[in-house]
Amino acid sequence: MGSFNAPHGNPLKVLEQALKGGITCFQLREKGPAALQGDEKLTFAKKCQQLCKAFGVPFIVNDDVELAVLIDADGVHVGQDDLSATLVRNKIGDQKLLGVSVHSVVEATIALAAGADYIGMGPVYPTVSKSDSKPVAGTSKISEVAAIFPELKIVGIGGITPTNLDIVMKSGASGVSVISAIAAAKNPEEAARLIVKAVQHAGVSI
Ligand code: 3NM
Repeated sequence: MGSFNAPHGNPLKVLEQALKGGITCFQLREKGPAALQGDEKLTFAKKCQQLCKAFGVPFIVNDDVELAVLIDADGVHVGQDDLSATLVRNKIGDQKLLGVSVHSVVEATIALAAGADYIGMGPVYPTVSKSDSKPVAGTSKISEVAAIFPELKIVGIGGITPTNLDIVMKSGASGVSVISAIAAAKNPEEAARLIVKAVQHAGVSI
């Protein structure tokens, strides 16, 4: 999530509630027209990082490699239109997490060669959180990539909720990534708990 993804409250409070609810990873996605810039972004990122540290949850920065290096984040996530995964891996070193958004077997192969620890695949369902998202992809590409790279951690994204994630997990994902299902929930802690439970119920947990 980014600071602008919490319509019902303070985004830091929302993150804290999500952590209490059991999320296993957090990615700061502070981009788009409503994104914080400069010092405000830095301060917000540090606060998110502190919260994640307190709960022992990895803190990953979307796209902004300089910020990630500056504050010693646990990792970086890049999309196909961002800095190349190989360049990011060189900048962050071997010890940090690298996530890459992919939409095909070819992109997954390239991400793996660049040293990706996990890939994100979506949008599985329609999403309101990303204006420039690709057409809805369903789960068929996830199944395809999972069949070819059975060890690769695949995270499904886009419109995922506690009630529609089962099929994502069964198609070969190791986990799911959500924004609105938690950040826009009236009770983010309970929403996170429901998602964690549904993921565990689907048989795999990251
Ligand atoms: N990436 P929500 S979909 C950040 O398809 C992002 O790569 C996507 O938000 C992709 O859980 C998406 O609210 C938005 O649908 C996810």
